[in-house]
Amino acid sequence: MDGSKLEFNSIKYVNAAVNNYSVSKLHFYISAFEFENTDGSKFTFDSIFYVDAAIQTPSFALEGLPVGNYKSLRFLIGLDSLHNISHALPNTIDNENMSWPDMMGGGYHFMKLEGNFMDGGNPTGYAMHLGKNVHVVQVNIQKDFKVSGGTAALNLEMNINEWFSNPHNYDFNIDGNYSMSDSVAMSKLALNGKDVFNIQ
Ligand SMILES: [Cu+2]
Repeated sequence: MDGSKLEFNSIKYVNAAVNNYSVSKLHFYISAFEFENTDGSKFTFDSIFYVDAAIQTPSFALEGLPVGNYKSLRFLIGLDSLHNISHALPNTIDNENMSWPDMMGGGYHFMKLEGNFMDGGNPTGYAMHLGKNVHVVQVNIQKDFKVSGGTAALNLEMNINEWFSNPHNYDFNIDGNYSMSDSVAMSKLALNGKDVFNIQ
């Protein structure tokens, strides 16, 4: 959160719209990694990774990236349309918990970000749920890095507060504290999500 390690369940964070809020849950998928070499060649991976932010420093392996110099990394927060279909993912508890109701189009939640915010002095729940193909978040990070054999590690860092700004200052009081059935709210979150990740 703005460069500090996330502390759960504490209404100590302030977004661009000056909502005071906490985080109780952050679950999401990242998938469809594509690395671009400085010579222009691209390497893609079809792995899908589930992240629960309560599990400290999740790490994932992508095998087979050739040695060389790279200039950018692209991936999705969420799932591509081929995988965003009910029961397309393995039947794990995590995946089942991420299900998007069939009556709302099916597939999976791309993200669940939940907690409380201060609404006129009262702690009130919020749930930023993102789903549906049109709201998948395409991350594109321009960064020079080198893979020199053996293993190379990239540290991806999500700044949670960026979900609430750039380009839209998301205000729980105005834009809504439950996004799931609100396509306008989800569109704003999806656009804000493009720059939540950095490589450290
Ligand atoms: Cu939901």
